Amino acid sequence: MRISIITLFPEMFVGPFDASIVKRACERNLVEIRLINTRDFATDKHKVTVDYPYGGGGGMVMKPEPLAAAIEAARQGSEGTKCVTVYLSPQGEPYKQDLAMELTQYDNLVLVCGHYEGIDERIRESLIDREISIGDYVLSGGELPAMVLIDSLVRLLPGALHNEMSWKNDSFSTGLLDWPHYTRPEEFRGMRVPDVLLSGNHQKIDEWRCRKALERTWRVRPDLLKKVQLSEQDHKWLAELRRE
Ligand code: 9WO
Repeated sequence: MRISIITLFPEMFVGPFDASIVKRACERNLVEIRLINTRDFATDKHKVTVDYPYGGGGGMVMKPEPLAAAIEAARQGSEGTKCVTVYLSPQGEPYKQDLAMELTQYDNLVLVCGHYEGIDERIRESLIDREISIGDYVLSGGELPAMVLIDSLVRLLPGALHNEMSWKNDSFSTGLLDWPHYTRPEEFRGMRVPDVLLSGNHQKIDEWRCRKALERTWRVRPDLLKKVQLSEQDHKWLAELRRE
């Protein structure tokens, strides 16, 4: 997979991508991340990339010509491959694990990061395939959301995680939140690890984890329960929880 990031602030990506899973995935050639500076595509002497909004008001809007040139450069060589151009903005469709899975199907992902008041609407109309929001808040630009998207995507690529299967147990892959985790010591400040986890009985352990995941989801995010297939056992546990 190739990911091209179009941004006025490529240096923002250096730290985060130099650590963790993303770096390893790059080293293993699972993903190639290209940083494209919009400013390099401005043709005037001062390399202007923003301008005042028509209609007045404060702030600045990203000019269409350099952005169009940057997007087209990012798409170069993607003929005959699955390519998608995404704009990160609060007006986009909500980002979820399902959408992360869907995006792993592309060979070429072009992420457009806006700044200031955003991009000229004609870029959105003519060159953006999808607009994605990672949550209902306004940031100063699309760079952090682009990093969030990339991190969530890259860990889904086969071979990116140490244990290839491990993301399949993540919260959201099951549609539920995660169960509680414990590691050594057995007792910490008077708090003990639940006996069942020390029992070595894997059937009991799995059952406990399923129940805890269900319990947490029910308490914190009951909205998520509408989308998951619940077993008969799950329904029994939910009935118990409601009785408490
Ligand atoms: C800034 C602004 C200033 C004055 C009047 C109106 C204004 N709107 C904005 C604005 O929404 N700026 C955005 C900043 C433009 C697109 C890039 N920016 C951004 C992306 N902020 N937050 C996101 C984002 C992206 C994905 N998911 C959550 C938030």
